[in-house]
Amino acid sequence: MATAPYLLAALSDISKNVSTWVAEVATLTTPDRIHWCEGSDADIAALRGELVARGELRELNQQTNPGCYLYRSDPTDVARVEHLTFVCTAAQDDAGANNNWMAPVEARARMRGLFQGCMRGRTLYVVPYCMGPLDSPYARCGVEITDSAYVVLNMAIMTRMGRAALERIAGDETFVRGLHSTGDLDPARRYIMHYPEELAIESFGSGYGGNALLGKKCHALRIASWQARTEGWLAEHMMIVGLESPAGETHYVAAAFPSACGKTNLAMLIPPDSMPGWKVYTIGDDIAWLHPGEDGRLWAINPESGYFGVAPGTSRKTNRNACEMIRRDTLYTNVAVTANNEPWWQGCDENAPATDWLGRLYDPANGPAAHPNSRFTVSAQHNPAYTAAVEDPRGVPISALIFGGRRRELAPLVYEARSWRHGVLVAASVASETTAAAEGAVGVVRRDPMAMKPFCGYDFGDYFQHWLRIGARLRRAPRIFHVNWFRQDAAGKFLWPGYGENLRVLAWILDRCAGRGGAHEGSIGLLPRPQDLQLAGLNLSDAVLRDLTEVPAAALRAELVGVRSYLDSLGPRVPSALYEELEAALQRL
Ligand code: GTP
Ligand code: SPV
Ligand code: MN
Repeated sequence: MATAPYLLAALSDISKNVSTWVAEVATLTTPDRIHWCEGSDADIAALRGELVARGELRELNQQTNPGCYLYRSDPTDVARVEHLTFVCTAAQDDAGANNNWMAPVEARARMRGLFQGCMRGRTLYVVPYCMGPLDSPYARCGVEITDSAYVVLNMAIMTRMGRAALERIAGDETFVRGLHSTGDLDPARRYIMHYPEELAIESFGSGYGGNALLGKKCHALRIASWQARTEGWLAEHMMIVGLESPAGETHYVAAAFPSACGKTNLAMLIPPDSMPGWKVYTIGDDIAWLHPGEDGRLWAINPESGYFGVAPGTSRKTNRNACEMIRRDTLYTNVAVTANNEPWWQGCDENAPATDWLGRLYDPANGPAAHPNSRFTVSAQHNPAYTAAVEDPRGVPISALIFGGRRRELAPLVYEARSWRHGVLVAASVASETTAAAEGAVGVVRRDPMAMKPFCGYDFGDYFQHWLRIGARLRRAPRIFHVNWFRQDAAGKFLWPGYGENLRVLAWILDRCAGRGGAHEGSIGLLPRPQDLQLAGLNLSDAVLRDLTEVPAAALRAELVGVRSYLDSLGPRVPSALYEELEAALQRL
């Protein structure tokens, strides 16, 4: 039913709880204006226009890239800040050794001091949003209050934002309260606080990505993982993809890789020419909410509605669909620009940069032209592999769960866990080289269980226990796999071509799920033999294939011993079942 705009209720009248909270925050932060975000195209276009007029957003070449804009963040604010991210639970043990902790009273007091008067001269934006399809029982809502118009533009793409979300909130008056201010962008006055027991988030001093788009990592992972534990589901750092085989069978798989380790690219992969007949449907590229269904299977929704994707490495060769997708209506952050005012990044193999991400004339002596964590924000509906299944309120059934990391050495191309319990150990053992997605050193191997090290809102021991419990409830549990696209030779060259060719590994995984794929028992798990993988058209030498699929026993033993001391470091709540699996794995060697 179409409603004339003058008949619509004022946004501030729709939910009493939201209005009351906005008034409280306005008293604390003293903005000059309050803007309730309707979420309409006109509302967003007006906001974008203001940013362009103020010089905060740059219009890119509208002939070649219609609807595309560039935002340059503060040079000291370019990635998530894990050391400034806290989980503030009443009991410290509930946050676990895996999180920074602060007592809620102390955190609230500290943040109050920072937020006091911080919006003077600014506009306070009220951003109601829904994570997940508006009509899904699994969707959850929040309201982000922010003083950053750039954050609003991102939230409008990444979430179902605006009036409809606010109306859903008014239904039961519950929502996650996210308060955000860029403050003065001083890294010394920057905190990302989570209060899972109060369904609240406070973020100050950053305007970038996961620090500031509170629906994403703060809500959909840290707060949601806490809720999921009490309600019997899982909130995971996973992409979701549908694969239709040449025989016409469609299966969905979900994969957890740490930040900047290949989720977006796997979610929208393009089948190689030598595998005709395969079709790929993207459900999500970063976050999955997984629910045990009445049929005993695990069902997944993507709580987001857009992608905040890594720009570097995206090219027609690696990901043609992504190039198509980000040609129009895309908000770029910290990429470089060509002489023709088109966006540019490392590995895009087109043109050359004229100005770098800081807006300086490009000079290779200053480092890479685009920031390594430069990103694009774009609606999921622009993905050529978009499917209406994304909007299914029940989600999609998951046949396989895949874990992986970025590892030069050791981890083979693919193996299958022996059981759900072994799979939970495999997932808990994930290690990966750090990337530019978070501040700090890049390329250092660290443990990142389930790719959730920076995102689990509670104690990892409790989290592993929760995973075991979920598995016990599933009559038709997905099989669990581990992959690694990033093995390198001595010269630093990737051994596996990756990207679209990863379908060869997914095809084996689906064969295993259908009970027809062959495998041999290795000490690490079940591995494909050369004849089990579709390798036609690849030109992979036997030696490389062996390097990709063999794990020396001594290295595996050292790895398992490392896993044991890692589990020890997580404290007393790690389930004994995982230690038993670990001892069994050592025995097998
Ligand atoms: P977040 O958004 O940070 O959670 O990252 P993500 O997991 O979605 O990673 P993404 O797909 O954006 O990939 C990150 C980087 O890895 C990009 O530079 C990609 O080009 C590169 N990459 C992705 N898949 C592959 C692969 O199969 N092989 C190789 N060598 N590189 C890959
Ligand atoms: C990640 O770091 O895993 C991301 C980007 O997906 S951010 O939104 O900054 O968390
Ligand atoms: Mn991510």
